[in-house]
Amino acid sequence: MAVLDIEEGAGFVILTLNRPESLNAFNEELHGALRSALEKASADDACRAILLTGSGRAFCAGQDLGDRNPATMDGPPDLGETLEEFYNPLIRLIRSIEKPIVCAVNGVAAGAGANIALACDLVLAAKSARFIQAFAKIGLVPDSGGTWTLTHLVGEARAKALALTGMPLGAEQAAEWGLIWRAVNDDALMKEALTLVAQFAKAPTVGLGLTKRAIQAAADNTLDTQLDLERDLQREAGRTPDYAEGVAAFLDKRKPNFSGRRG
Ligand code: LHQ
Repeated sequence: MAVLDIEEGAGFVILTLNRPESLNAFNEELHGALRSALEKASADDACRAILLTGSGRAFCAGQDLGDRNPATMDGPPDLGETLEEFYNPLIRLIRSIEKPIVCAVNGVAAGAGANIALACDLVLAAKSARFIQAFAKIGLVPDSGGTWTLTHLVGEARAKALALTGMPLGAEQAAEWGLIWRAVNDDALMKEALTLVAQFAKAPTVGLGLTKRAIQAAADNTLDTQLDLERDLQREAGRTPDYAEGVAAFLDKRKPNFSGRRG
């Protein structure tokens, strides 16, 4: 069985973390498979949205701790190297892909698993799912962007409570706090996630990609800088065939037929 299941849909791809016996914890093989699948989806013009989920009862339990066990290593491990080689490039890749990435959190998301989910653009979670900053339980620091993402999404008070206690946060509470977009009934999760990616597969992809870029940049920009950025990105969006199609369809009172292409 492949550690990552890859299923092509009509205009989108579904990537399913597939190591259910260890709650889809990341080993190097899974990192390699996910990175290359994301790079392929990013480069493929026919792929206009990505859905990330997990197989079995968990979304992902973070790093496979069996693979980074100090007791079986020669001296103290350099976990910074692990972040530099595997987790940081993954988070940067997710954030840089200019197509919507939907994460369907089907069960527990712990450690890096939680923060990889939170790096995605739209996070839907099954009501039974929990988000756990498990790092606190093993003497580590939240990684995979967690200290940044939590602070930006829910503020310092809640970020600290989650990160310092490692308390599980239920999906509904996560949605109320603005950590994720929506909590949905367990049996509706995949249907809702698939509806979203199918919608994105027919959307004006370049405009959505530029929107993702602008919203992400907002965290570090002043309003003044952001206004300049919006001007530049709108210039780019306005030159796409999808803008012309969107306006034509509106004026013709018909549904637009977006190509998702740059030119
Ligand atoms: C696992 C794991 C796991 C291996 C469950 N590894 N087997 C970056 C840089 C480098 C190094 C360090 O880490 C990082 C980033 C990180 O992600 S650090 C945080 C790592 N993750 C954790 O600390 C979470 C560990 N897991 C748990 O706390 C629990 O498993 C949760 C709360 C996720 C789920 O609890 P339960 O539902 O009670 O399931 P379980 O504990 O019984 O787990 C089921 C199986 O999965 C079990 O194996 P077994 O053979 O006994 O059935 C676990 O050993 C295995 N598993 N997480 N991370």
